[in-house]
Amino acid sequence: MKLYDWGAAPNPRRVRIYLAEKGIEVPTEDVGVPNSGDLRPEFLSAHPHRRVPMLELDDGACIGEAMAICRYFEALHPDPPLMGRTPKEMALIDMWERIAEFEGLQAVSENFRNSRRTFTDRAIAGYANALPQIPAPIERGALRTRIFFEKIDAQLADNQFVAGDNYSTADITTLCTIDFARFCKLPVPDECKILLRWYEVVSARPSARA
Ligand SMILES: N[C@@H](CCC(=O)N[C@@H](CS)C(=O)NCC(=O)O)C(=O)O
Repeated sequence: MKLYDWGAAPNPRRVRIYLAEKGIEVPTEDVGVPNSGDLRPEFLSAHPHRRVPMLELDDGACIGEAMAICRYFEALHPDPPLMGRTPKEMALIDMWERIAEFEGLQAVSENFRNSRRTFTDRAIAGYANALPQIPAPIERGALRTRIFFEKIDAQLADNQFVAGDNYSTADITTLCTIDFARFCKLPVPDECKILLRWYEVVSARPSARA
């Protein structure tokens, strides 16, 4: 088994944090080209999904998408549960994790990928075709990021963690979103006090260093 990773990128970190929380060790290879926004050509030609994280099993099967990889390990190692135990917990965690990816991480990405020269003609990850940058999503991504932060701040007013009483993959994706947004100079606004307190708590977990 091998996990294809990219130390500089937010999506592989979702899996690294998950594995650290579980105490699972997986042989890992960083396939990023140092000091660039590129994945190594050998990885891209062997993996048409063209994105990391990517888990390759011993039989050659390749599992892409961070949450699909976590789901695989969750089935093998259910304790401690990070994707819920009861049907209701599982559904709520899936819901909030998807909100974090689609309304948070992707909002920051649209700001990031459309504004950096490194990603000229690569405005969306995972395509071999040229996809040109456009200016409008830079501002829209910043606005959507802020709206996401306000949504999670409100959710945390009634919940210890993003999807309820327990730390879960929804917290992991939200944490990765905030750190990626900080890198893009889109910090959590001071008014989102509950979210900022939660951020301090989850950042203090040893897994956050992954
Ligand atoms: N939805 C995917 C997103 C994966 C993704 O976008 N990965 C980025 C790194 S954060 C990537 O591989 N980018 C390759 C590229 O930019 O060419 C997941 O959950 O794994």
